[in-house]
Amino acid sequence: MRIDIVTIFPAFFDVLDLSLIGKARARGILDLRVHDLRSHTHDRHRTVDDTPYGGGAGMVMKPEPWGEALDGILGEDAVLIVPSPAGELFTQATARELASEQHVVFACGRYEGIDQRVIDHYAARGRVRLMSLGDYVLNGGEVAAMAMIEAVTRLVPGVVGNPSSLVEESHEDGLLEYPIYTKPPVWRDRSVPEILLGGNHGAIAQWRREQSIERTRQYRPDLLS
Ligand code: 6GU
Repeated sequence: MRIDIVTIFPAFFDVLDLSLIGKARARGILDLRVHDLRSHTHDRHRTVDDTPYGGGAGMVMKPEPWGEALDGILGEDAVLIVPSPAGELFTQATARELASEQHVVFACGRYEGIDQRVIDHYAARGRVRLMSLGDYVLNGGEVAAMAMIEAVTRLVPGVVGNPSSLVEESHEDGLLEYPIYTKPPVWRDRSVPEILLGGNHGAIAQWRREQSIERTRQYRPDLLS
């Protein structure tokens, strides 16, 4: 999978050299490229923002640097993701959809966002999705893009060593994950639930299912319909 990221803060993405994503890059499973939007400015101050038409607080990202940057990156098969609190909700289902793409491009806006004509221009020529992580506001798209990249790339075959660790986790079956335990069997007077020590795999599976449902009822009743 190829992933391109356009940002005015390329250093945000230095951490993609670490951990499983870093290993997948080194092994050639992920071709991940970070681009500095300011290298597509042509004025002395490398300006990427300007005041909003119609007034209002904050600044808007100018369309020209985005056009030049994205023209050089987007191909026929690419999907353009624009992180935005005004977008559709990014879920595990979205992560699964994007994990089967050949080429995903993230356009990370700062300030109040990117001039709408950039989104409209590329939506008329290809696939564009405005994606939000949830109902809160971040200072820019970088941290959101990072979260989406981790959620997507861990589903790409070969990125996570043991694929079975991908199936029994929160949100894959519409429920939150059950509680988990490891050794020692007693810690600070707290015992591991007896059923997990018995080796009755049918009973364990049933207990875990019940725990998942109870947790979901407690923390995320909106997921139970
Ligand atoms: Cl994708 N971007 C920003 N700036 N804020 C957010 C978000 C995205 N998702 C939730 N809050």
